[in-house]
Order: sequence, then C-alpha cells, then structure tokens
Amino acid sequence: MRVLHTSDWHLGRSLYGKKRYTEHQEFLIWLAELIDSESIDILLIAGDIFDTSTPSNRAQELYYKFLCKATTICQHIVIIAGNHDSPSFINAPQQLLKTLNIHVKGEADDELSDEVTLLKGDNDSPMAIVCAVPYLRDKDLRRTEAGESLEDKNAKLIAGLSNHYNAVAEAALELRQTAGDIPIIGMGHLFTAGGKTIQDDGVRELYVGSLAHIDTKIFPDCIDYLALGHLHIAQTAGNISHFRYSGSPLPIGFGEAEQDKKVLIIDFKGKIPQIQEHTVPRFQELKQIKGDMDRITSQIKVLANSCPQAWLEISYNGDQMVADLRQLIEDAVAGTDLEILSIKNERMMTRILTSPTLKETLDDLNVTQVFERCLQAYEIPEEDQEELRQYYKMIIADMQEEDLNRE
Ligand SMILES: [Mn+2]
Repeated sequence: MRVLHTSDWHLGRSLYGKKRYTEHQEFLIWLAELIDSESIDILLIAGDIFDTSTPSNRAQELYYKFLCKATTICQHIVIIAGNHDSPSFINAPQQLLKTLNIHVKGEADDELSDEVTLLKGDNDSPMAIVCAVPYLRDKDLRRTEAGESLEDKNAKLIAGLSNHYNAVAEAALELRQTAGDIPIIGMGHLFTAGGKTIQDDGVRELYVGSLAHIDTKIFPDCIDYLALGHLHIAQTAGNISHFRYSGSPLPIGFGEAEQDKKVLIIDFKGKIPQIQEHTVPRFQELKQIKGDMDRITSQIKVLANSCPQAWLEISYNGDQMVADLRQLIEDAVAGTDLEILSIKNERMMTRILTSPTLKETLDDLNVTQVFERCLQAYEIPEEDQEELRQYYKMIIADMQEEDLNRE
C-alpha cells in the first residue's frame, strides 16, 4: 500500500499582492501525474488547503478540479482542515465527497470515533485506519475560566490535545481488532516542539514565546505513521522518523525560496512505513537580493541571465540614504523579464522604528511591529511588556480561528 502525504497548499495565497493561481495549477497537475505514475492508493492532505477561510471561487475551482481528477487515480483521499481553513467550508460538501471516497474532516466531532475511518481496498479488504484529526481550536480543547494564567491555559491546551489523540487512537485500536493487522495512520495540523520555521512565513510569529509547544509524547504509540501539516519546511517531528511534516509544496514567502519543497511517499511493508521524499519542481523562481546599490545592480544582471523570469524581493541596506531607490532599481530591471514584487529600504525602516517623529504608515509595518510601537507610545514598563505580547499573540490567533461564514 502506498500513501502520499502533502499539506499547506494555501490555495489563493498571493505574494505582495501578486496572485499565484498559475503556480498552484501547475503544482496540482504535477501532483496528479505523480499520484498516477507512482500508483498511490491513499492521498493525505494535512490542512491549510486554502489560504483564507473565505476562498475565492478560483481557489475553490482548483481544489474541486483536482479532487475530481485525483479520485479517478487513487482509491481514497483524506483531508483535514488547518488553521487557515474554514471548518464549516471544508465540511459543507462532506456527504457528496464521501460518495467519491474523499473523506474530509473540518472540525473536531463530539463523537471522537467519527474522526477514525477504515479505508478499504479492492474486494473490500481493509487497507489502513486513518485518524483524521483536524486543526483543534481553543474551544475544542478547553473550557476557559476567569482569572486563569497563561501557564494554566497552556497546560489545559496540551492536556486537551493529548486526551483527544488518545481517545482517537483507542477507537482506532478497537477497529483494528476486527479489521486485521493493518497500519494506523494519524493526521494533525499543529506546531510540535522544536519545529523549524522561517521568518515571515506566517507561522513563526504566532509561536515565538510561550504559546503551547506540543511535545510529540502526546501522540499514542500505536500510530504507525503521522502525517502532519502546519510547518512549511519538510521535517520530522521530535526527531521521530515516522512523524513527518511534508511542508508546503510552494514557498509561501521569499524566506522559503531556496528550500527544496517536498511531498512524501510512504510504502507500508505490513505496518512499517518506508518513507521517500519527492522534490516538487519550482514553478516560479523567487529570489531575494540584499545589499547596497552596487550589489543590487550586479545581482540583477546575474539573475537576468541565470533566472530570467524570477520574481524579486529587494532589500537595500547600504550606508548611503538613497531617495530614488525605487527608480534606480526599476531602471536596473528595465528590458528584462525580472519582476520586482517588493523593495524594502532597510535603512529607512530602522530610522522609522527608532524615531517616532518620522512619518510612518501602516504599509511599512506588520501587526507585530504596530503592537511594538504601541508599547513604546504608551511607555509600558519593560517588565510588563512580555505578558502583554503573549496576550496580543493569543488575540491574533483567536481572530484567525473565527469561522466567519458558518452562520
Ligand atoms: Mn497552518
């Protein structure tokens, strides 16, 4: 039995306002061909299918067209929602998709055994048991009580996750008693302790500090392979070789641009998984250039030859103040197919951040920087700042967890 594990597609994502549907389309065509040529039986998608909880019609079209194709070339597809997905959106077509052997799990069920599915192959023979645990939201995991500390909250979150996975695993073991000695595959969308992230990937900022870091000990021993999503770099969880993040197939930001992106193919010999990584082609080159004006112009010349269609993120950090930076850079790319997505003047940024008298706009700052500015402006004592930062991150995380179109 062969399984393919992928996650974090973020369909509908744009980069500095530039839409990325073409890359996603090319990825999905490539993926369907791989599923076919590698004779995949089960496809697992471990969350963050979409970038937002209200995906555009075009993003939805990509998703459904892919599913329509994939269901003709593999036997089962199991999909869980991630923190970016709307649970109710993912669940809405559940009954219809079930008829095509596509199993979607948008949110935690009251009846946890409903997250456990026995997948059957030819002649109705049992192939695998999948524990499809979606991204678990705060409200799924704990009851809030007045006056509880951050430590109380984190301890409850971790206990809630651990209980959830244990209950699901128990249901899987019970099922295995009748189904025969087949693999138990876990799924999840969460940040495990020690996970690698990258600046500006939209994951890191939420977790720096003391938000719950989940030890892989919470996952029950009976899981033969754990297909995780959420982190964009392909990696093991807790150094356990059969607990894996596939990572995102496309670089979500320029920071990820130089990494090889992967999907994972797992062959089960009995219950033992053998894992191979498949590198995803780069459908769009993303290049970062950082330096003074000389370095920027010379790098542009190099890239115009070596990587002529690349999208560029340029940071100027030279000593001189350059007033017409944008114009100079636009002149340098004129006549090439290189496309500039972002120009950052780091010299200017540093001055803005240290000198509140200079004009600054919200375009120059991300939400974390805005909050830092508030801490300064209200002269919050140093010793109170860290706690406020943590509460702020919790509020941002809660806002991202709202399921706006549920009704
Ligand atoms: Mn995620």
